[in-house]
Amino acid sequence: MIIFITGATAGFGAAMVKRFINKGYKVIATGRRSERLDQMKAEYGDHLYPLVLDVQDKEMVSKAIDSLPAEWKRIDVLINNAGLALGTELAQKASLEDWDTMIQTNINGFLYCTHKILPDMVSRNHGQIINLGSVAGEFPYQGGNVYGATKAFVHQMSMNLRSDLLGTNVRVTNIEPGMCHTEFSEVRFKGDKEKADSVYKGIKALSADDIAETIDWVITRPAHVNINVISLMPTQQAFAGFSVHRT
Ligand code: NDP
Ligand code: 8X3
Repeated sequence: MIIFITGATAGFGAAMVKRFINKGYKVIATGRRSERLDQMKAEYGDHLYPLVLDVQDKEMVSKAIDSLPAEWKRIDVLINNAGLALGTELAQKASLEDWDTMIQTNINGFLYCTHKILPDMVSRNHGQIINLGSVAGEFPYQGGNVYGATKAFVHQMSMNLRSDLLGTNVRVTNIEPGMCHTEFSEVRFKGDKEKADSVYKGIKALSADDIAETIDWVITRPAHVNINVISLMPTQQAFAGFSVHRT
């Protein structure tokens, strides 16, 4: 089994690399931080193929995938995991640059990888695509604006892929986690570790291993079973009600 993971250098991606290699699968680990990929290669050896790529760069994605050696080309599972949130400012105060980066990574990066890898899966009539959505794609919260909207896109594109792939054996799943303690908040708050840690203070957040285990379950269902969506949260996280501004 060959698994292609975007965003393998941290968080969910790194936990998946470890889990899947320990199970004997082969993993193509991708990300921008080549030094982390080199460390992984040194740790995991022949079962890992490190591939440096920035999902925002269409040409780089295409060339990197074309460069895979023949024995790594038959990808069984694509995990579109690379993604990020930037900031929690209200829309009227948010940075347009941050919005562009989230759209370019979470939407376009996801599309570039999928568009490149999917045709071969269809021609082999075999494959699976796992996408990382979020509870933020379903439930609104203050400051979630564009991040949540990108994850709503990932949800709907996942379901539309299911429609297009009807009649093939290619499966698609959208995983929609709530709060999970990874580098996610450090990235969101641009390196402010104290602020990032405060997000998880006093709660037992999900772990990256929880997500890796969930995805492992999805990819080991029998071929006739397609898990459409999984939404999971820490027990200590739930939904806010409608808010009302009274005058
Ligand atoms: P981390 O910040 O821990 O890891 C993100 C990964 O994405 C890194 O490996 C990073 O690698 C990679 N990445 C980011 N931008 C790019 C890019 N332009 N090109 C290639 N790789 C990129 O976050 P998580 O593991 O928590 O998040 C993984 C996914 O799960 C994201 O899509 C996120 O939105 C989603 N998610 C996270 C939740 C959470 O609470 N943590 C909850 C719900 C969903 P590098 O910097 O080396 O490129
Ligand atoms: C991230 C989950 O709850 O921090 O996708 O928005 S949350």
